[in-house]
Amino acid sequence: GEATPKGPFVPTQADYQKVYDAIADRLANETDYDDGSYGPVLVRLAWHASGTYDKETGTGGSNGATMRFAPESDHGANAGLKHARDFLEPIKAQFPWITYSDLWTLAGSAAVQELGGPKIPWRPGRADGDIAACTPDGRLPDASKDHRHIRAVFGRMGFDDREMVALCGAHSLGRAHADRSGFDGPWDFSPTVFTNEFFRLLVDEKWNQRKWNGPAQFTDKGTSTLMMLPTDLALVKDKAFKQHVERYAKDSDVFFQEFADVYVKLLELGVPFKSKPEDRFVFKTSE
Ligand code: CCH
Repeated sequence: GEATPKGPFVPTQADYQKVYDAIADRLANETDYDDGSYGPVLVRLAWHASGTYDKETGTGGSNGATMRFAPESDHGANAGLKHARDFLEPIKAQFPWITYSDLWTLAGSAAVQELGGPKIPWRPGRADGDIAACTPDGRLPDASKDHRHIRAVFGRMGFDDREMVALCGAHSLGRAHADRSGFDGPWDFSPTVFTNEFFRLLVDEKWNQRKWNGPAQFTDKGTSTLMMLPTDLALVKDKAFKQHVERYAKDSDVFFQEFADVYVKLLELGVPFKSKPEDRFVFKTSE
């Protein structure tokens, strides 16, 4: 018979699940990094790609993946995220049809799921931008600041108090690196597993200022091996924030649900989707 003319390739949910699976495979195989997983730095890449959003001007956000370019790649807050971008290059080569902006956010969703966190529904629709769309420096939070700074920065993205606290629970994952941010150490004893430990430790531990030459940060009285940033401790110093810290410390299910909702919202800030929220994909987590 006659050959059907081929239109442009339109990926389906199954195609995106293949991308998810390739990321999950690579996460499982590339364990010679940090605490054994690239997952945390992928979560941070998705967050820093998205967290530049400004609701007033509609600029920034994950649409565009402008962190591929200097100056945005060189912004101080993005130090170290090259590890995450480079980790995803073989995936981009295997699935050249996906945009970087979709790939980075899909990887952020996959990393949370693969590290034992909640399902993070995700949908495609982001287009890569050019260098002219790079956001100005200073849109991401500065860890040396206080509760007012957290409210100003996350308020600019359109989040309320509850959402700000839930998002910061991602610090259950990964660590700070002296050669990236200047801060140093993990927040809890299981930095490659998504838990509510960050909140439990904020409530249950006593945190002392660390005596060292680096920037002001805090260490746990019990073992002196963990750390909190000044902005982390602001979440228990501020009464309105603290009430959510306590809820999440007490109930892991509540934290997982509220984190999932707000992380989905973060990854979609400023994206001109043609699809509807109910069209989001829920990816199968690997075995
Ligand atoms: Fe964060 N974060 N973050 N963070 N973050 C750092 C590391 C991670 C702040 C500062 C820092 C969120 C909110 C905030 C992750 C996810 C999220 C580091 C160390 C600093 C500093 C970087 C380094 O040295 O490598 C501040 C300030 C705020 C808010 O006020 C939010 C929101 C998220 C995600 C939803 C993750 C994950 C890491 C670990 C990265 C790694 O490489 O292990």
